[in-house]
Amino acid sequence: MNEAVLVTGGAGFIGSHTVAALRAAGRRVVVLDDFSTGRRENLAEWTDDPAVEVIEGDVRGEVGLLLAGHGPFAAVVHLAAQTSVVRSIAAPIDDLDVNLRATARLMLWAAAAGVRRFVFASSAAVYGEPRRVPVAETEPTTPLSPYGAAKRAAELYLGCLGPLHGVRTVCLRLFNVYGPRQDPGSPYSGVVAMFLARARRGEPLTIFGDGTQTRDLIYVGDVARAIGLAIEAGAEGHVLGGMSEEPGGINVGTGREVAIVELAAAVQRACGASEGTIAFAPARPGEIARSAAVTERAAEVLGFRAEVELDEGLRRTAVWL
Ligand code: UD2
Repeated sequence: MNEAVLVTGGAGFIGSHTVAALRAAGRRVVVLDDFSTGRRENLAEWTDDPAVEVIEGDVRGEVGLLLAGHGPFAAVVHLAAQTSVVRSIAAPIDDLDVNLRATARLMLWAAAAGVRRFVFASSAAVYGEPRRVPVAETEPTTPLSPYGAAKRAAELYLGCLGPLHGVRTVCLRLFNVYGPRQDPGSPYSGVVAMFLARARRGEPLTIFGDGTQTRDLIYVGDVARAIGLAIEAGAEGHVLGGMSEEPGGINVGTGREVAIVELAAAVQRACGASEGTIAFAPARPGEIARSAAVTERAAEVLGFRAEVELDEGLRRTAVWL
């Protein structure tokens, strides 16, 4: 059988878009998902596609047994994760088990299975409150949450385990990802999903704090494309995102800083909603004030630039809801 790409968390929000990008590139795909937050509906498009296999299982479990007979694998894209910063503060050890321990174990399995490339979904949370915005990869990492700390620790583990075992690793530091299939239904949902769902129901959008805080909002289709490029990139090059030549990871953002008040207005435009439907609530504790990515490294190393403008991305997401 031809080589597959393993996508952990492939039934999730970013995962299902990654499956789409990989299929568009003609890759065979094996999804490993425990369906704790991932959904079968997210993969409905590929139900009858023999080049997409779906395995139900937990990345903390016996991955070798779960995946036996489904290889060989050219690459692993590791997206299965505990995704909430807030939840990582409430349950840091659970976050550690999923986001660090399972990542290190998966890398060791990948090395033993002869996988050559490992792409890891890291996060802008590794920076904490950046000293400078936009933030470059060379800036210090001072995570403010267990979530950010585990993502950074996972980068460090991959940065040494990869070279030790001959697996090229790429750690992508994702900024604020939004788009179709992002679950709007949990209190941990991303701001775009929350805002769009509320605007759709004619409810006021709630802004935490004064709304001057900024984020770098990147459309999920762009992120899936970056992941596809990370699989292909540097085939003859050095260890990407490893400790020796790259000090950590590669930012995946747009470089554009958007204030949350500005986002609220853009969401209302995308939904054709009337004005005056914004409520202010106290700021979330421990939040960062500003965030945006320096995007040069992604351009140089991956040949990646975000393409979908915010208004267009919001329209595509509003249509899906
Ligand atoms: C995002 C990611 C997180 C991590 C982090 C890295 C999500 C859901 N979380 O956390 O996984 O990668 O970035 O820095 O993508 N807000 C409102 N009203 C709402 C919801 C949110 O004002 O109804 C504000 C919130 O206070 C914050 C901003 O919007 O200032 C973004 O919030 P978020 O929860 O979407 O994402 P963030 O940046 O906390």
